[in-house]
Amino acid sequence: MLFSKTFIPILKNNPSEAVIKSHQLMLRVGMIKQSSAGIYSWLPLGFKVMKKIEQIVREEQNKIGAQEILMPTIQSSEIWKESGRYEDYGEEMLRIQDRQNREMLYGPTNEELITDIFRSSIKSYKSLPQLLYHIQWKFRDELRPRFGIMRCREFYMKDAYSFDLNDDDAKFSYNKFFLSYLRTFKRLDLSAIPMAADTGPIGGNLSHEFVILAETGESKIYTDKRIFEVSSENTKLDKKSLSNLREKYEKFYAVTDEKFDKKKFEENVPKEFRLNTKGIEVGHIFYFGDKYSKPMSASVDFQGKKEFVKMGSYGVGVSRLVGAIIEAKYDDKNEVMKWPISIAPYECSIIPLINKNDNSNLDKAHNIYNYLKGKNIDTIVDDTDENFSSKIKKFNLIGIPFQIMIGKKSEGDLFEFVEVGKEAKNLSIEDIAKIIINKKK
Ligand code: 5CA
Repeated sequence: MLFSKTFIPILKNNPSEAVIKSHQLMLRVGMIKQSSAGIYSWLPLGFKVMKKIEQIVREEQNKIGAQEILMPTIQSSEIWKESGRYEDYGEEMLRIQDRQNREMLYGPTNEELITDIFRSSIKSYKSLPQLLYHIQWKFRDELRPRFGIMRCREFYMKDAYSFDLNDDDAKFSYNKFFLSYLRTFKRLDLSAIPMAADTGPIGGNLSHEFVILAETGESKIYTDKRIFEVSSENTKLDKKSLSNLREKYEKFYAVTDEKFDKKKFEENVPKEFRLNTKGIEVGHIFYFGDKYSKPMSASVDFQGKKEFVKMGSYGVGVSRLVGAIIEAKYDDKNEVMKWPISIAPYECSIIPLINKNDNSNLDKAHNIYNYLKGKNIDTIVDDTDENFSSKIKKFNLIGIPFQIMIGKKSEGDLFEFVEVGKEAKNLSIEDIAKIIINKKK
């Protein structure tokens, strides 16, 4: 890709309306553009990153046996009246009337819709468990949308739903998602801690928020620092191993604000391990039994009886994750963004020093570009007239993990190569490709 032909509208300075670093950076490098309060367009750079995150989330859902579907954004109020949430959900629900005067709404979440889909087809306990998920836009008419895409009104979410015969099986499903979340956030190079949380308008009595630590986060958290040492590595997908995994985490006090109990915190956590800080909620899982299946009559036949299925739901804020990763990885003092290579908007940039009436460096850049393309390395060539050092700054800001400089310091077939944040080295293009490919593994 040639930089001159991309749609990457970069701003000279941080926009004054943004108060947290992710919002500043996303506007500064043209990842998003606000269209109205809390509603954004995703421009190529931002969209690329979000799609890569989405794919990692998807792969980890598939690994636990969940099946992907797509549900509409617009729903009928009928099913929400059946569950009893139409009135309860309040003003966050955007209500719409169609030309037939039917009451519709823009889905803030999909428990009702998925229960309706489930009950229309699944009749026997032999078809259980069912784990279904979708990745879709949701809308919540937040009173105070803020911090860019971190708390917005229209946002992109992975939401999954589980259906089981009884409590025990349902907890097994819950624990599968628990593990899949740990794996997902690890692949995104985030340390997300599962914290006991309130269930709010989704309901139920068992819930964990997955929170990453960040000063700019909106969730207050109280935790035992030792929880950071727990590992989910090599956990098998059977009932026993998964329940052991959850126990390993639950041994340590870790709660969000609403669940905080000062006495318990002080009793359970020795002083030196107490951590009271802020975090960003990137995922949230719930177990709510028959809260929806009972009023909506979603049941299966089991031993001659109808049993209401036991359900859970499991969300990941895919669009919020873009901002959360920036909060975790952006060094705003030096203006360097460190995307993990798995989700970086481009993997490598080529920065030729362009002299007037001399295209030789640009020609070399094209050759290198084609070579890297052949190796499946997603590369961008900066063919603009900007000066060399501002080009380097620009790619540091965007967060392209590798840079190849074709300038005074390159000699013959060796080019100046930088892994952002490390010393520059002069290397052949073959060696450069090897390093990048290795990093991608
Ligand atoms: N159906 C349930 C299952 S998880 C649900 O909707 N849960 S939720 O309300 O907790 O949302 C799931 C995730 O979506 C949150 O953890 C958060 O990462 C993301 N999210 C929620 N509200 C917003 C918002 N206003 N802006 C951006 N992301 C949001």
